[in-house]
Amino acid sequence: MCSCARRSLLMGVMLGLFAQLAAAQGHAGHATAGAAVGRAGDPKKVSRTIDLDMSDAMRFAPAELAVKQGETVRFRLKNTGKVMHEMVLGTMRDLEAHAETMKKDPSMHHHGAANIVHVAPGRTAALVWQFTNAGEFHYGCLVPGHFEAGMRGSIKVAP
Ligand SMILES: [Cu+2]
Repeated sequence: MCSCARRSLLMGVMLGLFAQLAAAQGHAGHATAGAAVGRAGDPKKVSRTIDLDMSDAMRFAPAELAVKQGETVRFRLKNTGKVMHEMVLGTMRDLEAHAETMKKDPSMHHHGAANIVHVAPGRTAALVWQFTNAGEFHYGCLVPGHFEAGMRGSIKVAP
């Protein structure tokens, strides 16, 4: 094999690798929606519990939170209403995109995702989360219509 043939073979292999890498990244981006806001927290490392109320007035109370980068928080969510609510953590872009998907297909509930917790009427549920990045993030209820009605809040993560 002459060296130019070897070089083009090598190029082919590298291009193939790049394509695989790009595909893997695209995939990871989808599988880890909400990754910018952090990751599922270790319950043993919780430094504080934040109580939140979810109501049929389509509000979270409180609707503004402040945490520190690296902090692991337990959200204790109480649904005081008569319909299902949920809390989804993410960037505003994540939440808006997710709300759009839910509008098109209300059955599109992402069960099992670490950044989502559903709370049945009258029930309390918890979500343990570690905020790994500084910035402004959001939470919202993406039951169709709730986010648009104002069921959302903001979390400032201080570096
Ligand atoms: Cu709701």
